Amino acid sequence: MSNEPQDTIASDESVDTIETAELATSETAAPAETAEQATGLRPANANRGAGWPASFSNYISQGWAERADAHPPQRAQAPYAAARRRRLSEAYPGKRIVVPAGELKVRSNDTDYPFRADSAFSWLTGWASDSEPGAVLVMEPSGDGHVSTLYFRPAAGRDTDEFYADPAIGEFWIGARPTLGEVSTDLDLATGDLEDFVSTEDDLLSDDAELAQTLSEMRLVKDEYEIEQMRLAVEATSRGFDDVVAQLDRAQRERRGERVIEGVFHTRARLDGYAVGYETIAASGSHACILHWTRNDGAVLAGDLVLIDAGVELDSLYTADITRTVPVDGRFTDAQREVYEAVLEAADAALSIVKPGIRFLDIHDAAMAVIARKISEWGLVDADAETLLDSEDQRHRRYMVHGTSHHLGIDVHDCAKARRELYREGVLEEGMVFTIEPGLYFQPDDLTVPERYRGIGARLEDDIVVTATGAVNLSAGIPRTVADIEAWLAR
Ligand SMILES: [Mn+2]
Repeated sequence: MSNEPQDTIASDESVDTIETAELATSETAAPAETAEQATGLRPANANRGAGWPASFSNYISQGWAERADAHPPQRAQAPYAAARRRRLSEAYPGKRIVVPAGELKVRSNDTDYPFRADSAFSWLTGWASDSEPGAVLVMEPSGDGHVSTLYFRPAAGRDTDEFYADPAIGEFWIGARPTLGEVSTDLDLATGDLEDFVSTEDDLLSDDAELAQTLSEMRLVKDEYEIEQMRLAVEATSRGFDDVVAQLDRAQRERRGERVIEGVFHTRARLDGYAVGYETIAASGSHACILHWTRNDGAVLAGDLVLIDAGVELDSLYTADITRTVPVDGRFTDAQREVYEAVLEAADAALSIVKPGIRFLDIHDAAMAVIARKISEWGLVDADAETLLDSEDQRHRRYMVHGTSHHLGIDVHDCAKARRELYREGVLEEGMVFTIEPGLYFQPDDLTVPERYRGIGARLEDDIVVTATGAVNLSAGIPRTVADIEAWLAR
């Protein structure tokens, strides 16, 4: 925010500020408002904002061209969102359902995090990265179903001082908001001014545990629009991985080369989507053994593997979640190749069984059968794979403590509030989308690990959609085999 202009005409000298304040009380029609008072969305700050004299207020409120209401074409997601609302309506007859988009969150003092609408709100409205903070979807019971209205703070006119005087929401500060008519056409949904939204004691709010669970479960099977978004999110992420590979030389030259990877991927995410779907993991060398390494302040050194776990979140908010582990200098060492190919074998074993009707947990079991066999063969644990895989043993999990799969969609860990029997212990259906992401992590100080493997961490993560007869690996185009990865890095 270093380029932010001063929000007062008289803040540079304290004498002027006093004079302005005097002018404000004696000569303006209404008492002067500070910027903070205009909406109450910001903490008071005596050093910012000041009254404006009447001559200024009168002058700035006039001389603006008429604005025509924009009528954008209805967005592609609108009919899908309508179908989702119908399903929710059927599940809660007679209930007034209220789903807020959420508010801006303070990062520090008077600066906020970038806004990101609540996932259920976006799923039910089709309003995604362009959602207005504070918006609320209301599904009012009516007849056999519900009537839906989307409330938000619409574009302000030039008849108030908001447009120039309010740093939090004013048009001169953050840009114009859409009109009620514009959003209504765009989303094919009735709209209303947030000022007219009234909550009642009987409202069923989307943070209600039971409703949140229902919404999570309704999102387990993706519709046609969502599957297309997932395909596009993976494509954008694939471009991001290509960008990263092209910048590995620079990563090796910088002291904190992992940040080069993070930054390059972030650039692609902002170019092709809205953001990253989660904090990028750029983990070089033994950092790869730290599952959620997002500090990313390490060097990227020739001879090491670097693990990159990253996903582009599109403007629709659907995100990919992909991991590749590549040798920094383009060639796997023998030890790195052995570890990596074990992980690849586990991933392929898991992927090969995916089809409607199998249990979600079967995917994990298929991957673990390979991991346990490798751990046994390499002699890390003195037991055969069958012994290790017994639910009372599981010693091989020392080297992969995370799960193999999670649902993926508008959230990176999608549908997290679904019941265990429908998710973890559930059965696959056509249209489900999830990751397959086995890994092996040999901590540098793990004395059970042969020295040649110590400090090697590898994970391979793909995004999978279940089809009528099997599965499609959406991220199959991003190199996975040792040969393909080495060719990719040699480009
Ligand atoms: Mn994942």
